[in-house]
Amino acid sequence: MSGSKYAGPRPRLERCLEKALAERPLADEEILFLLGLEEQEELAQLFKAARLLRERHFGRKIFLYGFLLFSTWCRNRCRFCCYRAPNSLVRRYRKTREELGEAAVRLAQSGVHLLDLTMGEDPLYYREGGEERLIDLVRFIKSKTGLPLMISPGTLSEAALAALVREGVQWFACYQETHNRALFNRLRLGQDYDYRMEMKRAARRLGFLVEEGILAGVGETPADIVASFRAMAELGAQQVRVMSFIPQAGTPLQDHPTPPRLRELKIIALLRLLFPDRLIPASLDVDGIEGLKTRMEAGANVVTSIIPPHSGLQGVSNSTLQVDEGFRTAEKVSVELAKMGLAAATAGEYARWLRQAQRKIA
Ligand code: SAM
Ligand code: MD0
Ligand code: SF4
Repeated sequence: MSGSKYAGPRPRLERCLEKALAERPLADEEILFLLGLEEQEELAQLFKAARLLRERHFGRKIFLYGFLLFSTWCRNRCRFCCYRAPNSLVRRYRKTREELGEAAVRLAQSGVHLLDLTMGEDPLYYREGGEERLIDLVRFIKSKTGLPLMISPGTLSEAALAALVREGVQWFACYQETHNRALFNRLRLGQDYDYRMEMKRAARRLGFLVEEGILAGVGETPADIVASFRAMAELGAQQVRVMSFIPQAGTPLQDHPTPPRLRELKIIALLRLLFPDRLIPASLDVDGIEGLKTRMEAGANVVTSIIPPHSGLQGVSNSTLQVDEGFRTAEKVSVELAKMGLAAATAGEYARWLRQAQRKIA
C-alpha cells in the first residue's frame, strides 16, 4: 500500500482494503465503491486482498463438493431455471436409490469432501410418504459413503428438516437468488419470499449449517447486492455463493443475456472480504473447468458441481457441460488447482472445519 497523502480514488481503495484485511466491517458505501471498480489494476488489488484473507483462514487448501441431482422433476416455475415445470425441452429423470448410491460411491472414491444431494421440487417427495422416501434415500447414501452431506431440496417441512438433522446431514442449501422482494417475486413465480427465508432460519435453529446464494445478471442493482450481503450475515450462513445467470432454452428468460463475468468475480471477492472465514464456492456449472481459475483468484475456497461422468446425472445451469468429458471431476480439478499453487484439502481437514463451524453455531 502506498503512503500517498492525497485523497482520491486510489487512497480510498487502499483504505477500504486495509479495513477489510483488518477484518473490520465495511460500510454500504465502501462495498458499493468496491463493486463499482472497473480498472484492471484496482481489480487486481481487490482480488489480491480476497486471496490474502482466504489464505489466512484456509491456507492453500480447497474443499471439493460432489453434486448429485437425483431428480430433475419440479413443481415450480422459476423463470431462470431449465427444470421449471412447464419446460418440455429439458431431459427429466429420477434416479433410483441404487443408481444414486453407485454415483455417490464413485464421487467418494474420487476424493470429494461432501456430497450435495439436490432435487427439483419433485412432487414424488411432497405427496403422502414422500418425506420418508427422501429420508430413506439420504440414510442410504450416508451408509454407502460416510461422507458429510448437504441437502438442496428446495422447501421442506420443518419436521422433515429435523429428521434430516437426526440422520446426520450437516448442510441445508437454499438460495434466495435476491433479497429484493419485488425481484424475487419476478424470478421465483408463485413462491413466498418469507417462507423460503424462514425455512433457512428454522434450519439454523435445528443445527444445520446453511448455505445462502444469489444470482448475478437477473436485474439486481448494486444496492440489491449489498442487501443480500446483509441478509447473508443476518442469517448466519456458513457458506455463501453467487452464480452468473445462464439463459435456458424453453424458459421465459431464454433470450436474457448472461452477465459479464466480472460481476460474479467482484461479488466473490466482496463475499471473501465480508465473510473471510466462511466457505465460498466456485461452481463448475457456470463456465466449466475454464472458469475455475478466475473464481479461485477472486477468493473462492470450495469447488462445487463435481459430477461423475457417464452416470446420466446432470448439472443445473450448464446441465451437461464437460460432464462426460471428465472435466468436472475431482482429478481434473486437483490438476488445475495445483497449477494455481492450491491443493485439495484432506478429508480430515474438511471434518475439522465442519466441527469448528458446528461449535460456533451451537
Ligand atoms: N430446486 C431447489 C431449489 O430451487 O432450491 C434446488 C435446486 S436449484 C436448481 C439450485 C439453484 O440453481 C437455484 O437456486 C439457482 O440459484 C441455480 N440456478 C438455476 N437455474 C440457473 C440458471 N439458469 N443460471 C444460473 N443458476 C441457476
Ligand atoms: C452447483 N449446480 O454447485 C450446483 C447447485 C445446489 N446446492 C448447488 C447450484 O453449482
Ligand atoms: Fe425448480 Fe429449483 Fe429450478 Fe426453481 S430453481 S424451477 S425450484 S429446480
